[in-house]
Amino acid sequence: MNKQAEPFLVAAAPQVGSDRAHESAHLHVAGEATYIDDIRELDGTLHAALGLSPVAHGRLVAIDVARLRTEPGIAAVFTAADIPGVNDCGPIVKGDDPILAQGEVHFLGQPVFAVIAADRRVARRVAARAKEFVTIEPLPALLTAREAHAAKAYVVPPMHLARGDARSAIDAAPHRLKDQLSIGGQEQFYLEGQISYAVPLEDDTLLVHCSTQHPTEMQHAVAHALELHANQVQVQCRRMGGGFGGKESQSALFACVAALAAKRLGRPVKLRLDRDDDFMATGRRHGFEFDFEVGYDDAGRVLGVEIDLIANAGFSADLSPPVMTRAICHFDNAYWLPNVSMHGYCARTNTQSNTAFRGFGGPQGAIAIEFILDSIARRLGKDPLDVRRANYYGVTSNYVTPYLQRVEDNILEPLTEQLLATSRYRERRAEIAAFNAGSPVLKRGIAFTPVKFGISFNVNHFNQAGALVHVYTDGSVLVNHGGTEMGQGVNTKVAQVVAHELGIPLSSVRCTATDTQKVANTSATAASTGADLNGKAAQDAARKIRERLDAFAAERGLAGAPFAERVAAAYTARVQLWSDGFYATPGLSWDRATMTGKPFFYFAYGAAVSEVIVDTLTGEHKLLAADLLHDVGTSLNPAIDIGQVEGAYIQGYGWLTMEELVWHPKSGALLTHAPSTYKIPTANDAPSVHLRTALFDAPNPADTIHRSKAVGEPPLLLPFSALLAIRDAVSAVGGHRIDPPLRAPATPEAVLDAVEAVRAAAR
Ligand code: MTE
Ligand code: LUZ
Ligand code: MOS
Repeated sequence: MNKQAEPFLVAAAPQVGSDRAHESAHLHVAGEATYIDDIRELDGTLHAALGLSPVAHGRLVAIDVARLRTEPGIAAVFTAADIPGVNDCGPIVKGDDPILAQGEVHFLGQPVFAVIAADRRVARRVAARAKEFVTIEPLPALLTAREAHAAKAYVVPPMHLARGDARSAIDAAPHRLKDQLSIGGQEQFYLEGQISYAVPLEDDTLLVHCSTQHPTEMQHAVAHALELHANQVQVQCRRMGGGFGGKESQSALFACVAALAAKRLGRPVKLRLDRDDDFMATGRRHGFEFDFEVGYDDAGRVLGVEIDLIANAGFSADLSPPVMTRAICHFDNAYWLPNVSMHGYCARTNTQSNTAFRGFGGPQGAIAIEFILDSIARRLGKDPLDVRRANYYGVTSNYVTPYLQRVEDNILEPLTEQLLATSRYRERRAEIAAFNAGSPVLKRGIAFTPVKFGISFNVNHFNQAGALVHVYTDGSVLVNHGGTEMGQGVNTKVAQVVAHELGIPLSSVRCTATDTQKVANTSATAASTGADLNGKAAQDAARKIRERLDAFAAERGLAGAPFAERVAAAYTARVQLWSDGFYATPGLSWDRATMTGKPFFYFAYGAAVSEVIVDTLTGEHKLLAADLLHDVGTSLNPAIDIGQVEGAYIQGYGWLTMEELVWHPKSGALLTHAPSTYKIPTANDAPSVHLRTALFDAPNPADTIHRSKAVGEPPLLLPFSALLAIRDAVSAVGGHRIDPPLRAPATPEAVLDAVEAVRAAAR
């Protein structure tokens, strides 16, 4: 507890709803925050490195373990044959995600064996020579989603969701458009790579320090692999240096390998991936290919739309099924689609298994409709903004989604109005047109795009959380909950909730590491639900303590006494000063077969206006300005929420404009496996004129924690406006009469291709 703070006086300030520094900010800036690799190594710690498959697909004939063992400095070698339990670390579909390759290799980069050494560099050097030690008979490989789709190779059966009669509506429509769209994948590029440190403890138990969004699933994966009970495996994570979805399921392989080695050798074993190996071995955001046909009227209203969504799932299912589900449930974005037919294909390719990444398929689904509306507007000679608004969900009618959930909290119109005014959208569009008229090479472009994002896991039972609150006799408070801290500030928000509930200053509350021995059976910190779920659970725990304390204080006439005094007195009177708490999101339903129900507790909204300038000779562009207006309900912590909104905007902007993944077309090697070739945005890529961010002022109508809304993922959809602003600038080359066929990422090459296509069509 901060001894300077006088709890009784400071408690008057609101603990929720105000700007608070991240609970670890002072440690982050001083380099004192402990990440897994900063934990002081125990005596006898060994280091693991993974030997990766040098081919994309093949029969694994042999691993020369004997020769690996004789390499200088190598203490042990493990292969699939050494795994006593199940050689599988997949989260949903069981049996398709080996920890170490067995029988076959499925992608170039797949872990085949682990070498263990006292010196990490020795282990890595030997592992890097993997191809000298493995014999693989190559098999034909499917390297792109389109190829796999043509071969009907899928990781799960196709998914279908239809409402109305899209075909007839398209056929009868005054206008029709049939086209394709290609949207690339994205590497999470967490600053702290995948890492696990496993420590064998007494009586066949293990402690695994793991950088993970999902300690409980790591516990299960390790237990299954090692044939242990869950109560023999403890998984702990104080914080991650970023997760972004990449550590929701895919931290498991590393936890399992470290745990296997630790168990077999009776020594602590650490597995920290080199950045290149992290790229080569783990998956990322799914790239999507779209084939669509749409029928629309003169106002640009979508009358019917058919779309195939083809995701590159990679070699295994991993989280692809719920990612595709979310993509299909976000194709509508902010729009009422009366007749719609969607077909989702999770294409099985011989590449890394793609996984969760901020937005979880939502961004991929929603960008397709935004691209379509943008095309419709250009074909009709209208401002895309007007076409968008003509299609918005209604408040008194046209409010049912294709999956039959009713949109009850629609704030699209007021939010749009506010942003149009603050961003001066219409005036700027006129200014840009005037600029472009006098500028043959440099073209400016602007776009407005809205966001509607459903909050809750689309797997119902994940929507639960637990917490544990301890009040010590000096009045200081310790909180533990099932959420994991990855920089997003869930601990800060949960601590604020507890401080508020107990009427004490935030400085009295501390959050501890997420630990499977404290709160059991937790869900992944994902789907943006961390603060929603764990905030409510912690509030429940704190409320129980407060009620006991209040009753006790009333009885003893201590109601006005400082917290620490009440607590000390309550302790001596044998009042329980700690409590558990639990929360389950009410009212959700989901029928997987029909893809209908109420998958979301509520929707989060937002909108953005982005402006760019494009050099039509080089294809380069500069992001000039972004005006963001985002809905977080009643913010628990506006400073943190604005950070989330801006971070998501820039991260999504990187995805759509510069982060390009290239696999070698023959070998299937990921060529962009390091920051030298894979470019994420830097400070220099932030809008050069202005980045204006505001939070829309309206409480969540749903009964969430203090009427706040989840913020982690929804703003990742805001930079659609940046991509479409580039498209707008390119279309200026052809006097806005031709629809530029722009793919994402809109790299200079992609922009030049689009410019060329527009020029050719305009001739
Ligand atoms: N913010 C930071 N700084 N680091 C992260 O790894 N992950 C994002 C988002 N914001 C992430 C982040 C993702 S993918 C999700 S699902 C949410 O945070 C998870 O945290 P929450 O549910 O507590 O918002
Ligand atoms: N659904 C979802 C999920 O919407 N988001 C997730 O992160 C997720 N993870 C696992 C399973 N379903
Ligand atoms: Mo976030 S993609 O749900 O981890």
